[in-house]
Amino acid sequence: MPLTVSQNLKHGLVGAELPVLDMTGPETKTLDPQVFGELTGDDEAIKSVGDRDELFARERKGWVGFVEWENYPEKKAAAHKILTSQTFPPNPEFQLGPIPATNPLLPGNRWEMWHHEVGGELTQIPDDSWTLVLKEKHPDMLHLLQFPYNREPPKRLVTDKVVTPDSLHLVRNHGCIPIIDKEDFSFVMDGLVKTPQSFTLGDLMDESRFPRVEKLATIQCSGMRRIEQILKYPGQGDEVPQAPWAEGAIGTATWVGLSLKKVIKACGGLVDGAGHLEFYGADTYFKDDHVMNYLVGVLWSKVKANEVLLAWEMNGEALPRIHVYPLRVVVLGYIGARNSGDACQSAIMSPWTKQAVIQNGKIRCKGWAYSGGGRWPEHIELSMDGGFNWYIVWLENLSEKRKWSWRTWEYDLPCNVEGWVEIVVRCWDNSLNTQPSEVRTSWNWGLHVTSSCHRISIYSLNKSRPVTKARLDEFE
Ligand SMILES: Nc1nc2c(c(=O)[nH]1)N[C@H]1C(S)=C(S)[C@@H](COP(=O)(O)O)O[C@H]1N2
Ligand SMILES: [Mo]
Repeated sequence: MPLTVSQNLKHGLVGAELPVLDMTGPETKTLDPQVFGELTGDDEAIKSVGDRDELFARERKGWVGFVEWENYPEKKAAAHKILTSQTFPPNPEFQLGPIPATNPLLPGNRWEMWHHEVGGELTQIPDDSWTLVLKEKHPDMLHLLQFPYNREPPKRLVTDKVVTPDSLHLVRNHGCIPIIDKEDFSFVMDGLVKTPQSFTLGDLMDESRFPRVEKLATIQCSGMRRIEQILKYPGQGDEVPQAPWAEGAIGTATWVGLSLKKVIKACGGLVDGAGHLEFYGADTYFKDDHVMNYLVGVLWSKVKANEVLLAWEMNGEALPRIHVYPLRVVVLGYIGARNSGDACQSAIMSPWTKQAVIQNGKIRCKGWAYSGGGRWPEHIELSMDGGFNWYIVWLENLSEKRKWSWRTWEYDLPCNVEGWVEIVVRCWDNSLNTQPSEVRTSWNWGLHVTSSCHRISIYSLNKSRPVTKARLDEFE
């Protein structure tokens, strides 16, 4: 796999460029935390498990890269045996060291190795997935993790449009991108439904059976803004390298599909006492030497409220492969991974932190705000003194208010002072939820939902002051 398109990462934040000091011995040693070790393979152990091409063969016609795990405990056991018989290099702990200035930032070698070692249908799919990325995604994307693929748009493009073009929509993969033919696609609805049934895409698109639904909805990954936690409190959090997201782990699209509730009705409804729905993805997820299909769930009450869609169209076109073609679940108002309510959020996308700004008493600021659970940003406030005094962004400077999507905003923030200025944004939603003040307040082990007020430091040069004007003129 070609590794890095080296590029100056316009992430706006750069990690410390210092090595780790190891003081456990008599002498202090410096460690390069990015060193990635080698796999110590044990071919004999793999052979003893059996023929991987047979064990993990293509499950279904037209489904490239898909291995079904959940109905086959013996396959899971075989994969587990392989994974535990090989010695994989430890994770490079990027949280303790510099975040590399490459694009992709992190290669995800271990995930790739796991796929290769399990083999069979999983051998080729990491390479195929990267080929799809290059085909379907905007060339300026910040690739945070090459495999599984994770990326966000560069800051200048995040709020460029209220509806995010597909090629700029965030991607958060936990595994490969399976390549599935539309004609060969179907899924089974079983478990606690009264009459288990299988559905093809044609069935779902048949408007005489199911009414079609169109929704504008924002998807936000719960890893959003994790980089602020990583840079401020390195090493405090899950050491498994996770995508070091900035403020672009969010995207808004028009989704077309149908309400999942209608499909359940077509199966005669749920049996008494059923409370949750589980969705099985076609991608393989690795956790602690075990394999599984990517699996998530939502409450029946959420489905019952018609807030869970099965979608096949994104912004007027078939879903891109990278966004779970040919059919995906869209859970309105929940975090991308769908397991909790969203949090009231906002971020400044222009200027960037550490940027010098020449201005005439006002700093032109741009950004977005979002709240989950069907709530919307009611007002957005900006501060130029670290969060002491606040200005309310004019209503006419906010994009339209909608139930399931973000609002973008622009504001000329009054600022007379010069030198380093801390600009802060915070959002209030229609239930009067707001954001905690400091990054640390929203710390948690997985570094999820960093919903604190977004803070940037800029260097202000106020040209309306004669002295500064004279100085700047001199430069010219
Ligand atoms: N099959 C599958 N579905 C998935 C995921 C995944 O890895 N595999 N990631 C989830 C997470 S954590 C997020 S944030 C969203 C991101 O959707 P997108 O990548 O299409 O923007 O997809 C969710 N659904
Ligand atoms: Mo996510």
